[in-house]
Amino acid sequence: MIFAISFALASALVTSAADFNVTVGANNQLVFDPTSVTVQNGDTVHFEFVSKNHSATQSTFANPCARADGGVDSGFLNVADNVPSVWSFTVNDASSPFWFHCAQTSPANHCQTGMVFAINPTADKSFDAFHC
Ligand SMILES: *[C@@H]1O[C@H](CO)[C@@H](O)[C@H](O)[C@H]1NC(C)=O
Ligand SMILES: *[C@@H]1O[C@H](CO)[C@@H](O)[C@H](O)[C@H]1NC(C)=O
Ligand SMILES: [Cu+2]
Repeated sequence: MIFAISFALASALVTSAADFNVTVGANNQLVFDPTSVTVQNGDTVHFEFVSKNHSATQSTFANPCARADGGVDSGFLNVADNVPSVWSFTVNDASSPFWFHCAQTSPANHCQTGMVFAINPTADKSFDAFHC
């Protein structure tokens, strides 16, 4: 009986996981689209790289354009001949925000032009307040 209930609960948790798509570099612009998503534990964000040579690199609210110590990072994904690449990040702890930037600095600094992205921004730490 307990086993059956546990199994039902586990199934419910598994089937509730959602997927979110975020394009990186849509229309040759230096943008993540959408600029933020709100997710639950176990949900996955799929970053679809569609132009140029960008990254999705974890940063911090305090320092948006610097890589976070121990943070996750897609690395640079250069899109040649319009073949999209996807990098996925599964959120295991949705209780606090995750901040991302594009780490490309050549020939321009993408983050400093506003190429940033947030997972689970809050009222205090909003996406609008997250910039260089
Ligand atoms: C995300 O992209 C995949 C692959 O293109 C697609 O199959 C899926 O339907 C998309 N999901 C959403 C929620 O748009
Ligand atoms: C992508 O950008 C990075 C960082 O500027 C650079 O090191 C790398 O060589 C670039 N990749 C390609 C294929 O141009
Ligand atoms: Cu970029």
